[in-house]
Amino acid sequence: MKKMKLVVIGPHQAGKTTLIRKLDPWAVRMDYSKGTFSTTVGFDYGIVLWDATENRIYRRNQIDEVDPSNEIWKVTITGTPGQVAFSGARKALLRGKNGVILLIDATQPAHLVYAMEQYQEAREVLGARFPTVIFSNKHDLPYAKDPSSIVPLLGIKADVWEISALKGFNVERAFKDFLIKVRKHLIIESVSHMMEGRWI
Ligand SMILES: Nc1nc2c(ncn2[C@@H]2O[C@H](COP(=O)(O)OP(=O)(O)O)[C@@H](O)[C@H]2O)c(=O)[nH]1
Ligand SMILES: [Mg+2]
Repeated sequence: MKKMKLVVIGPHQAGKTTLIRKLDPWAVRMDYSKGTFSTTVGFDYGIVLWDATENRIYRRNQIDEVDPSNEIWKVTITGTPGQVAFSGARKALLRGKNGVILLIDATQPAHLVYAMEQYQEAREVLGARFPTVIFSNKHDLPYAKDPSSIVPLLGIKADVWEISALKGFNVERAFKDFLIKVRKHLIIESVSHMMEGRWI
C-alpha cells in the first residue's frame, strides 16, 4: 500500500483537532516529549484509506469495503500543537511530511500572524517546495470573514477552501482535492529521482 503523510498546522483553537476527528473519528491523541525535563505536548494522529482510482475515502471501520485491485493509499494526518511555545515539537512533527494543511480561523483574523509563523517553520523543515492547502475554518459562523479579505495577507500561494470542521461542510471535498495534488507531487518527485539515475 502506498503511504502519504500529511500534517495540519495552524493557530491554537483554529480547529485542527476537530478537523482530524471529522476525517478519522478514531483519531488518537499522542504525546510528544523530548528530554527529561521538557513538558509533554499532545498532538492528534488520524488515519484514513484513500482509493485514488475512485477518489473515495474509507474510515477505519470500512476497511472491508476497500477494493484491493485499486490504487490504495494509507494517509496519516498529524495535527501539531498550535501554541507559540511549541515550535520545537511542531518542527519535529513536520519532518518527513508530504503535504501541509494550513488551517486558519476565519473568525480570528488577528491570529493569522501565528499561521504565518507556522508556515515559515514548515518551510524551514520541508524546504521551498511542498504541497500546501489553506483551509479557512468556522464558516458555519455568520461573522466568519471572507477568505479573500484575509488570506492574501499570508502571502502564500495555495488553494483556499472555506470549510466548517465542526459541521463537516466542504471537509471531504477539500481534503480529497488535496490528496490528488499530493499524489501528483509524489509521483513527479519519484520520476525526477529516477531521471537523476538513482534507480539505475
Ligand atoms: N463554530 C465552529 N467551531 C469550531 C469549528 N471547528 C472547531 N471549532 C471549535 O473551536 C474550538 C477549538 O477547536 P480545536 O479543534 O480544539 O482547535 P485546535 O486547537 O486547533 O486543535 C472548539 O471549541 C471547537 O469546537 C467550526 O468549524 N465551527
Ligand atoms: Mg488541538
